[in-house]
Amino acid sequence: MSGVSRRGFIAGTGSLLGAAVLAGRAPAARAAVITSGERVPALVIGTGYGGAVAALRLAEAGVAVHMVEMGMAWDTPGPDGKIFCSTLAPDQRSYWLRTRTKAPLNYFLGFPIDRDIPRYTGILDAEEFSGITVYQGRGVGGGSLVNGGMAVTPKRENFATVLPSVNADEMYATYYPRANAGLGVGLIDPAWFDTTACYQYSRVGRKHAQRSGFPFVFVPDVYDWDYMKREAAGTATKSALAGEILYGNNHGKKSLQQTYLARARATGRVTISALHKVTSVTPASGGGYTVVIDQLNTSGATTATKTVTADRVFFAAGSVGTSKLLVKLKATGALPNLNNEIGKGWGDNGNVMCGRANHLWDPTGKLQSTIPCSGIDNWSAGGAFAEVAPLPTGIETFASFYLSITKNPNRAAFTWNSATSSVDLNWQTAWKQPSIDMAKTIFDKINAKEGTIYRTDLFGIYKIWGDHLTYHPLGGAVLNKATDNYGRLTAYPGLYVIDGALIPGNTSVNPFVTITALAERNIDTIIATDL
Ligand code: FAE
Repeated sequence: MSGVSRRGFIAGTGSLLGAAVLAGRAPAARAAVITSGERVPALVIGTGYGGAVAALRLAEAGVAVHMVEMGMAWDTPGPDGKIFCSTLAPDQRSYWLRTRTKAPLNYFLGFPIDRDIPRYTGILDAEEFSGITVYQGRGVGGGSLVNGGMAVTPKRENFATVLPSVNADEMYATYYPRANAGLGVGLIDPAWFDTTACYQYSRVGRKHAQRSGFPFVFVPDVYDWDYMKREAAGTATKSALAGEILYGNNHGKKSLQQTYLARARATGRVTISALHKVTSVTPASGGGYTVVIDQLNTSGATTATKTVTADRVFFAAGSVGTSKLLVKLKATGALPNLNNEIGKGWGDNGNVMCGRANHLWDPTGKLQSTIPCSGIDNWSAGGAFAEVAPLPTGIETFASFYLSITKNPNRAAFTWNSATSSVDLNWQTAWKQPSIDMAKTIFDKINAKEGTIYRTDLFGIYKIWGDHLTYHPLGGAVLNKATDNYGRLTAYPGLYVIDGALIPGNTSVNPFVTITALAERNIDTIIATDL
C-alpha cells in the first residue's frame, strides 16, 4: 500500500483515529484514496463478495485494481474501543444515514424497539422501496460485515433452477469448492452443539423439526467455531455470544476483510477508496471508461467529485447497487446501448420471517449465539428452507424464530423515474404471500404437532409474518440475459457485472457462496479471454 498519505487515509476512512486494529484481528483493507484524473487498469465498484473475488483474481493475474466503496473502511475502533456496535445497543455506527434505527425485527412483546441515533454512514442500510425494505451492508466488505455468515452451497439437484445457463459440473467440481475454501467455511462441532447453552434454541428447533418429520440440517458458516467455543468457555472476548451480528462482529467472524480482501491487499496491487460512491460510467473518448465518483463525509455529504478513467469496470455494487447504476446509466444516456434486460429479474430469495411461541417447559435459552448453525429443509416438498435463527435478547423469550428462504416465483423490475431522478423497484408486499404459504408448510405442521402458536408480537401488533423485508436481494442484471454467460455487458467491451445482480432472484439457500462461486467462474474466463 505505497503512497497512502495520512491525510488521504483519514479522508478515505472517515473513521476516528485510534489503534489500527483490534487485538486478535487481521488488519482490514486500507485505502489509498483515488485522485481525480487518475487512469486505472481495472476499477471495481463495491467491495462485497463479487468485488472481492474480482479484485483478488485480477491482482493475481498482474492487473492493478482500484476498488471504490461508498461505505466506511471499518478498520478503526470508536471511543468505546470497538469497531462495531452490538445489536443490543445500536449507536450511530448501526445504520446508513438514518436518524432512527430500523431493526428487521422491530417489535418485542408488542412494543416498538427502534430508537433515535445520530445520522452517520453506518454499516447497515435499510433501503426502502415501495413494498419492501432491502437490508444491505455498507463498507469495505459489503454484506460480509453484517450477515450471519451462513455459507450454504445449494443442493446439486436445485442448481439448474438457480443458474440455468451455467455448467453445474464445473461449479460443483471447481468453483463451489474454491469459494468455500476462499471464504473459510466451516461446520459446527456436533458434539459441542449438543451441550452448549448458546445453541439451546437450535436444539429446540431440531427437536420440533424432527418430531414433525422434517429433515434438520447443520448449516456451515464462516464464523471461527473454535473462537466461539472459547467465548463460551470465557477465555475469549465475546462477540457472537454478546449480541454482535447485524451491525458487525468485533471477533470471530471471517468477513471478507479477513479473507478475500486480505489476500487481495497482500498482492500489493489492490487499493481501496472507502467513502467513495460511483455515480456515472460512460465511454471515454480516448478508450476505456470515464467514471465519476463522489467522495462522502460521515454525514453522507459529498465533499469532492472526482473523474477517473478506467480501462475496465467491474460492477460489484450488489444486486440493488449495480441495478440502480445500470438502469440510471441506460436511461440517462451514459450507457444507452445496454440491453432491455437491465433492471429485470429481481427477487427477494423468498425471504420471510416468523416466530413461534413455545410452551413454558420448552425454553430456548437466554444466551443465544447470534450465528445460526441449523436449518429445516422442506424445499422439495414445500418450497421452503428455514434457518433456525437466534433471538439474542439476553432474556428467556420462549420463542423459536425463523428466517425462511422460499421458492417465491415473483420477480420485480427496477426502472428510472425521471420525475424524482431516482430508481424505483415495483415489488409489492402482497407478492410475499407465496412465501408465507410455503413457510406455513413447515410451521403450521410443527405448531399442530407441538400444540403451539405463532408469535404475533415481533413484527407489529398482532402481526405474524415478517413480510416487509429481504436480506437477500438478487438479480437486476441477470446472467445470460442482461449480460453474456460470463457477466460481460457486451455492448460495452470492458464492462462487467460480477455480483448478486447476476442471479435471477433465488438461490434456494442463503446466497453468498453462490455469488462468490459464480464470480470465481466468471473471472476465470474473463482473465483467460479478455485480458
Ligand atoms: P454486497 O456484498 O452487497 O456488496 C456491494 C458493495 O457495494 C457494498 O459494500 C456497497 O456499499 C457498495 N456499493 C453499492 N453501491 C455503490 C456505489 N455506487 N459506489 C461504490 N460502492 C457501492 O454485494 N447471505 C448468506 O449467504 N448467508 C447469510 O447468513 C446472510 N445473512 C445476511 C444477513 C443480513 C442482515 C444481510 C443484510 C444479508 C445477509 N446475507 C446472507 C446476504 C449477503 O450478505 C449478500 O447476498 C451478499 O453480501 C451480496 O454480495 P454482493 O457481492 O452481491
